[in-house]
Amino acid sequence: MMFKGALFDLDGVIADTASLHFDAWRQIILKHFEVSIPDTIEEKTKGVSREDSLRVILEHLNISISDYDFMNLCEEKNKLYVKSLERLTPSNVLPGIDHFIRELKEQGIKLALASSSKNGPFILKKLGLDSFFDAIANPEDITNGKPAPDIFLAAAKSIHCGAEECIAIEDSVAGVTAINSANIFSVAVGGTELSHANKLFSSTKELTLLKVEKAWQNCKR
Ligand code: B16
Ligand code: MG
Repeated sequence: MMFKGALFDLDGVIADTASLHFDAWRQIILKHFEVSIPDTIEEKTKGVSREDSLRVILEHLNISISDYDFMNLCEEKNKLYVKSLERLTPSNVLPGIDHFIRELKEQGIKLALASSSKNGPFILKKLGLDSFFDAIANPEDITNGKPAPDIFLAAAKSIHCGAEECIAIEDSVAGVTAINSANIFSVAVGGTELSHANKLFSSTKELTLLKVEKAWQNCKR
């Protein structure tokens, strides 16, 4: 049996926008607190919401601020991030993704976006990929962000599939944990920090329908 739905993370899977998020945080934190966020924190901000990212950063730097300042920092970071997205074009789609998406569609597999980003619909459009997606799960409707399973369960539901009928693709530790907690077959792209995934690819270039299908068959039946 073939899977019926494919649930995609966005930043770091479909587009090379992951570093733009971290660059924006770096600039904001440097401007307000005159400190630089260490590289090691980047992985901890991947896949988690804007607010959770800032919590992780402030905690690491031992900085406490008022709720009002917290909200303002989130807003300022988003403005900077969205500004950096102005230059986004279909050339920012990660290698192999366009081909993989087309392969899935040719097989009649439904696609849904399961990103923590509130900028997801805008980014998909800028990349010219919005028409391939049957649904976009809205992170604003989700109470518990990644690593909780909620966004992946909502994405599966949005394309009328059960968790066991889907695969989901992620580039972050929190995201793979979220997929596994949803009982969905997890496909990861990245390094050994993602070895808790059912199938790990070193890069998006390696992703093909044949390879994913094989891994799914081996694991499932
Ligand atoms: P926004 P994903 C996530 O996207 C990013 O990985 C994470 O760094 C970011 O904080 C989060 O989106 C929220 O993004 O500020 O645009 O709402 O990887 O889940 O596609
Ligand atoms: Mg991601």
